[in-house]
Amino acid sequence: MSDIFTARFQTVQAAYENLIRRKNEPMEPGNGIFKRYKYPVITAEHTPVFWRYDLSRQTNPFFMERFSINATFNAGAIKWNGKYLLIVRVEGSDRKSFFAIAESPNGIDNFEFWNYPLVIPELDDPDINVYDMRLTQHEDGWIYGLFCSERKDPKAPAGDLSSAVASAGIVRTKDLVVWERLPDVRSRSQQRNVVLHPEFVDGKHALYTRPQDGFIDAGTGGGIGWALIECMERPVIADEKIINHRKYHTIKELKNGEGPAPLKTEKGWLHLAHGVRACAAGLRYVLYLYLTDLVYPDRLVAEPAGYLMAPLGEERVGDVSNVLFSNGWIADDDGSVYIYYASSDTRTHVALSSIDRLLDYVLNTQPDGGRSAASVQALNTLINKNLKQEVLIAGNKQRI
Ligand code: M1P
Repeated sequence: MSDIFTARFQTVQAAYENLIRRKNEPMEPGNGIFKRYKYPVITAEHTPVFWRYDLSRQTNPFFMERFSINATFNAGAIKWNGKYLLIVRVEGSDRKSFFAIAESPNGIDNFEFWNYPLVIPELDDPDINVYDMRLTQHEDGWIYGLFCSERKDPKAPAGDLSSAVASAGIVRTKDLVVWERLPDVRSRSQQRNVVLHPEFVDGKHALYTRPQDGFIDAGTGGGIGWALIECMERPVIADEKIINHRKYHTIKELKNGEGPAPLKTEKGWLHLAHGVRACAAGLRYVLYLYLTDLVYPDRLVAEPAGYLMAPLGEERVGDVSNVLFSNGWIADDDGSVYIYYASSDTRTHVALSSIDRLLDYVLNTQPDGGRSAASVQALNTLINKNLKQEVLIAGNKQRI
């Protein structure tokens, strides 16, 4: 007869093994733009058993959790030595987030965490919380990770234990193991969603920014900004201009933010971003795409109306419900694009698309017409075209 320790250890370890070996399944037929997958790729239960439990019978006879993980979400992504790597925001039940790398052979399933979380060097004024790392493989030879560093607001009135200040932290590495910390981005406003453009522009490093009035509110911040900085070792945002605007009665009327670093395509830079609107249920976060010019990445080329992805089914529910957020995607050599997105600040999923599909979507979906009547007009144009069309069904040309 097995004792409590052995029985629990075997059950917990078996559940973990089953989870990380589980094959993922595409959800058909999808919308033709991307394919969702049935299972999240990373959940709190994907963290190794040896992170959560003390494996000594002497010091943990009941085999109880000693370090509890609450959520695994908002992951940066990179393809590295043929593997698909996610730099996951792992949040403990103490509400502190940290970064840890999980690796998969195929980008779709079998994600397994590296043994240790990342050790991010602290500055003189230590971060209280760090999260949402965007990775950029820059042409200067470094891999940069830009993340949100949160500290208590020093100006908060006595008794206010919630007000915080967000700034953009920077680390860089050549091997994803040793990380060098650079000074935080200096900016007139708080900054949370800061992303490094992969190439020099006018010989400078270029940042996508998101000026915000407060920790949560974008306030007068007009949307996704663009700033050139002299050097990464002294990152100062002097001038910032808005390149992707918030807009009344759209999916991004309250705020928006750049997702991962944009992908370079022959038609321009492809951007994934999140848009936020307020409704009776609270804030609703969705993902959208836009395209900017290849030579002038700060110039908008195309932006479809509405969202690319919104929370669906179980994705709607979690610690912060009704949220999709993405800060990681991987463009593979064969043109596939793996979009890693988190649902409701709880777990991480993958959706599979391709550069060709995303460009087709971004260039051939009507832009926001700004009014209901314009939407009806766009729909009627499509209906008229389709009703005149003959389609090939089972070898026969037919009218719909
Ligand atoms: O809770 C939803 C998201 O809220 C913040 O994003 P933003 O600054 O754009 O509002 C971040 O805290 C993010 O991590 C979180 O997923």
